[in-house]
Amino acid sequence: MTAPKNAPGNEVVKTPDAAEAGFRCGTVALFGRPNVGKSTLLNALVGQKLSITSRKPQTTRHRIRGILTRPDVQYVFVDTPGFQTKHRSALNASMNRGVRGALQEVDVVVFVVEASRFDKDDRALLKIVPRDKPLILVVNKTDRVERPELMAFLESSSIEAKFAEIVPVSAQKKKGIEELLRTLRNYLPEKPPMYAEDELTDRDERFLAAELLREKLFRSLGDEVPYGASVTIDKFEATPKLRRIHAAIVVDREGHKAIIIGERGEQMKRMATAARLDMEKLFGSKVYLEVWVKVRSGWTENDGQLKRLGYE
Ligand SMILES: Nc1nc2c(ncn2[C@@H]2O[C@H](COP(=O)(O)OP(=O)(O)OP(=O)(O)O)[C@@H](O)[C@H]2O)c(=O)[nH]1
Ligand SMILES: [Mg+2]
Repeated sequence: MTAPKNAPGNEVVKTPDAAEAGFRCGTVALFGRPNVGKSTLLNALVGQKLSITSRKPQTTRHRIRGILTRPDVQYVFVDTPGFQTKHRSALNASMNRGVRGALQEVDVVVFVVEASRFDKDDRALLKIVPRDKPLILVVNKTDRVERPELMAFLESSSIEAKFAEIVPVSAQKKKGIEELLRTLRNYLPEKPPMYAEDELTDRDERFLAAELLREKLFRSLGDEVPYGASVTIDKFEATPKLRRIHAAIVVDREGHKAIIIGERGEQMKRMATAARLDMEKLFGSKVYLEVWVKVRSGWTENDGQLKRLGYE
């Protein structure tokens, strides 16, 4: 998807001259435990809400690229699902395969941890990072700790692995983002841009629409229903001023359908409205959104169903 021409924050950058000496371009994976803030970080880095976020672990299920182009550099960030070492399901196995694939294909790996937490779960993940890639530690959520505590944490983290750099940030408060961008540029290969300068992501509007609706399930519902739910787009019609979207929320249990719809349809209405507003902002157009709920029992454990719902 490209940046909507009228959206704020999408100032036109100088066209990078591919032949210009010193232009850098490369891919950077954002990798780490569920819930450390990888998707929030992706959005802060590219300055657009592309990847969905929530307080619940395992919000991200699909790899998504976010692209940031500047006059002398193009960063291609790859957000990955939080790597799952505990709960086994066909869905989790599919997500983990996706993460491993992403780590193989990128130029640089950014390993994200939360300030003041670097434990055995984080250490277990470091083992799957390919050794031949620059590994950068990003310590996120620095807004939650006092400075002396942060300093001690940065010091103790440095011995956990051979990190090329350690950069503290607060993705939520957008602190340290420019420093991180500057640092990352040094590790990108010298080569011309891979994407056109107005390209924001490798995903299309259909995918982004489904994700924005799925985000509302994660943000509005309890600890069970969102994990058994997925979103498909049955119809997507676009004109420059209007997107007409028919979406279906697929749940794996009959009982979840009633929870999603809520009393007199209130819950569903709230979630659909919030999703529609986000879509309008991202696409820079009006959105007409209709949502249905479908039950497909056991889809999270069924490889065929997973494939049909867009999981790799
Ligand atoms: N205080 C604080 N909270 C943050 C920061 N960055 C992210 N969060 C919060 O942490 C939670 C998880 O953020 P996500 O970006 O969804 O985390 P994630 O690593 O992508 O999670 P998964 O996709 O589930 O692996 C959300 O509630 C965010 O608002 C930060 O810098 N400071
Ligand atoms: Mg995420």
